[in-house]
Amino acid sequence: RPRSLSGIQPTAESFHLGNYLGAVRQWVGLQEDHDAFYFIADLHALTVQPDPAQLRARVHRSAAQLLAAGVDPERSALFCQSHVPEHTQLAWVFNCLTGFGEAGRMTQFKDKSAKAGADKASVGLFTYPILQAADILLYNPHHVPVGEDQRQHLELSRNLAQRFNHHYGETFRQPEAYIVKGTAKIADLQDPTAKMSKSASSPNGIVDLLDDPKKAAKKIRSAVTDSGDTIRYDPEGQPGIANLLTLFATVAGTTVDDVVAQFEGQQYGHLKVALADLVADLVSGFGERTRAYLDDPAELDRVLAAGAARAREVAAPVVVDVYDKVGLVRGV
Ligand code: AQP
Repeated sequence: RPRSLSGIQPTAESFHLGNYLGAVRQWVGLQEDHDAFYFIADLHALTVQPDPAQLRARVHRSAAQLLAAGVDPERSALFCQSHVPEHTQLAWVFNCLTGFGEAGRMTQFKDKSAKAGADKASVGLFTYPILQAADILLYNPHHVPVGEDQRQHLELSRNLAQRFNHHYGETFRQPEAYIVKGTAKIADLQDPTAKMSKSASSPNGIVDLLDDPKKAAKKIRSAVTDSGDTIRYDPEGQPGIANLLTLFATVAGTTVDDVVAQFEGQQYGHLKVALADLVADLVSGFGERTRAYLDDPAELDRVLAAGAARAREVAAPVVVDVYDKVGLVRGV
């Protein structure tokens, strides 16, 4: 079976609709016919110095949400990045293969360091995509389900795989980004030209999966749209409506064309009200399932430990092989 691999940062509060529709839903789909490895990227979270007690809570919160979203620990290895030390062991080798300028060209680093202020951005934030390359290549995955914002990082992973193979012999597969066109960039509800993001300027722009259903519905009903009145899919001219149509089609499990046909001749408000109901249902069920998983932290720990054990079975021999190939002497 082909392999799939992806990760997500442990969320402060809740994953948002962009994380879910853009990435996690694909994780769930791929576990049907892939050997799947999915991790909570707690080491990546350290790049912005989170509060230690909160970070610990965030890991459980994230595991519970991933299970609530449908990640099945029987079929997928679900684990915490820091429980598999091979990620950082391989990252060092890739740090030494990556050019300084090459790392500096990562647009996410440029955006995030500009926001933090150049002197405040950590070296960890700078090398983040290189650790991400290690996260990915350790598992030699065929498919990496992510949102559009990760495309450039995936390209770096592919380049590092190729570079390593060129220097030291065939070792890594060049993974393919698994980016689903329609949902790869869910837009902010208040600024539909920007991606829905946890660092959004207005909290009303993002629907959190653990939002109260009424609050989630209200955010959808207050979404910014253009001044026209024809419901059609035109991402350039009517980005707000295009985003709502995408959300509707994905949550209802239908196509954008069908949704456009369903609302033909109706007003924007009709689409918003109907979508608000769908999203309220989605977050209501999601919240209930997440709270049930959070009631049993020992079970969450058990799932993560079993996932890490499965991940290490794959990751450990890769690091031994890589360390041999680059010329490190084995310890006794
Ligand atoms: N708006 C989005 N549309 C589609 N996919 C998205 N993803 C994030 N936002 C959208 C995808 O979610 C996965 C997990 O992302 P992450 O752990 O890297 O979180 P993130 O990218 O930090 O999420 P945010 O909200 O976008 O955070 P900031 O504001 O810090 O940048 C990834 O596959 C990502 O593509």
